[in-house]
Amino acid sequence: MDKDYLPFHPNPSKPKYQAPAGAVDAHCHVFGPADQFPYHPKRKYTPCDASKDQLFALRDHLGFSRNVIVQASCHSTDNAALIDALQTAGELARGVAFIDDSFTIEQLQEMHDAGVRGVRFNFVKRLVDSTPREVFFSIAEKIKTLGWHIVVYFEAPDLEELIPFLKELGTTIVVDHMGRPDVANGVDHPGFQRFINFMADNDNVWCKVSCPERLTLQAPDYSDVVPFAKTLVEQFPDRVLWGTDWPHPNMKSHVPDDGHLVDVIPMIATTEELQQKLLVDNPMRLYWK
Ligand code: 0GY
Repeated sequence: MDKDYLPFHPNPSKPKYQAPAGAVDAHCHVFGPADQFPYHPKRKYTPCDASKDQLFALRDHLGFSRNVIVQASCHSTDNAALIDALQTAGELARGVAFIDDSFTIEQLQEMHDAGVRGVRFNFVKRLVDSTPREVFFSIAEKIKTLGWHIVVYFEAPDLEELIPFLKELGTTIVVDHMGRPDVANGVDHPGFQRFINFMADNDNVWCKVSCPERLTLQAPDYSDVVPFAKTLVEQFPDRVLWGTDWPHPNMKSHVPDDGHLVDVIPMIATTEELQQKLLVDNPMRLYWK
């Protein structure tokens, strides 16, 4: 399978914005290295290798302290690279795994001991085949005993249909990348307003104000995405997380500079208090409790 997207930035800038002490990058991945942790045979894309050591070096370079590493679809339910990274990082990382309903409580407990605190349900059609809802309910039930939460990845047009299902899961839910709004439509569009109302009506729902590089229509200037993230940070200051999304799988338009992504933070969280919640207090409450 040939790579059809851009590699990650080889030399990101040093951010001008200094994150508060203990800041968490709450959405990033490790990929491979393939010779040690092969990609899944049924993957929809083959990423560049992006090792734990490269991730931890980026964390330090950006002035961050901790990572939440999210299992991506290219490794499917083989969480070995994730677990290996978590074991190396110890208290400096937590993980979100991708599992099916064959996992036993004992296996989940081992993952918990390594630092896993959630599972990801992926609904993005270009990334995964669809999963029966019964499987998701069975996983949701199993993880309750461990106190894990569910990270969901979907695109804005799918939210309306998903809402009843998401409400039924009955656990903390974290929505990736603000539910992927179409930023051409503006924050007042019914699609984004539906997402805001969904968060307003359900105080178990959090979101990541991440991914300007995927959502923007004017890369590498992300100012068209800022109003969306700023609205969510101001309306739900205790239920928002931020992440780099390094190493930015499937980017085709441009190579994001991770230092520049960090420099967008003070535009979306405009006071020190909001920045402290977004980067430290919220992720610590969810992942290091
Ligand atoms: C992301 C982005 C993507 C990929 C995956 O699971 C995955 O493979 O999440 C994407 O292509 O949007 O933020 O993790």
